[in-house]
Amino acid sequence: MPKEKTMKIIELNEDLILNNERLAAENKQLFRKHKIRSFDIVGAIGAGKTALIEALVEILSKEKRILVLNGDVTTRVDADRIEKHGVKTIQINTGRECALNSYHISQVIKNQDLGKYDIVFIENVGNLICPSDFILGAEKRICVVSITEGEWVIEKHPMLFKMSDIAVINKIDLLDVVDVNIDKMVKDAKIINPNLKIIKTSAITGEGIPELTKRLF
Ligand SMILES: Nc1nc2c(ncn2[C@@H]2O[C@H](COP(=O)(O)OP(=O)(O)OP(=O)(O)O)[C@@H](O)[C@H]2O)c(=O)[nH]1
Ligand SMILES: [Mg+2]
Repeated sequence: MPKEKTMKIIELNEDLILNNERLAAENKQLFRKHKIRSFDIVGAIGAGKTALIEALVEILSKEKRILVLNGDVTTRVDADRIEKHGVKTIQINTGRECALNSYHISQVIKNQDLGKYDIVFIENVGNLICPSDFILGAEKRICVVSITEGEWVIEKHPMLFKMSDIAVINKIDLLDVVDVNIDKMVKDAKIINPNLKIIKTSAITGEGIPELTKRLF
């Protein structure tokens, strides 16, 4: 019996993607108009997105005015963690959605006095697949993985790394206790996207955080 053809369902999503891109372009324009540096931080659940933002705002908030938008399915745990560092946060709960989209961002930023901020960090919902379909209009995308996700995590998720500007490999303080080949992770990232800036960090010890801070500007 001949094999059934794979169904092509991509076309169904085309309107959705185009509308998202249109709104993302509007968001980008609004950030630019207010001279805001904006960053979309994506990555797997628990890779350390919030911990890295905490480390970054600790350094950057001395000189810059920062707004953090936290995407999460139901809680405001991450926003509460970041607020402890004295910066303004807005929690966005996506409900059943596995990623933020540009509509979420436009609804939030249209009601903000953006003149009050120099930097906007957007923490996406923890997921290495869904965010690749939905750009948000941020100036740069930072993709975070950690060594505890295994050395294949980058190779298995090429889309997100293709669409990112910076790749962070986090939790390097655990290199002695995790059986992982970090050189393979770096090599995979370079093959997928030769323009990617790759930074190894530990949000716990602070290693690599100054380099990440520099790469934002
Ligand atoms: N050892 C170690 N632990 C880390 C590091 N970064 C984060 N963690 C820990 O990993 C866990 C998850 O970190 P989060 O910052 O919440 O990760 P996240 O990516 O924001 O997670 P979600 O928002 O739930 O997707 C926490 O217990 C952190 O303390 C790191 O560099 N080293
Ligand atoms: Mg988080």
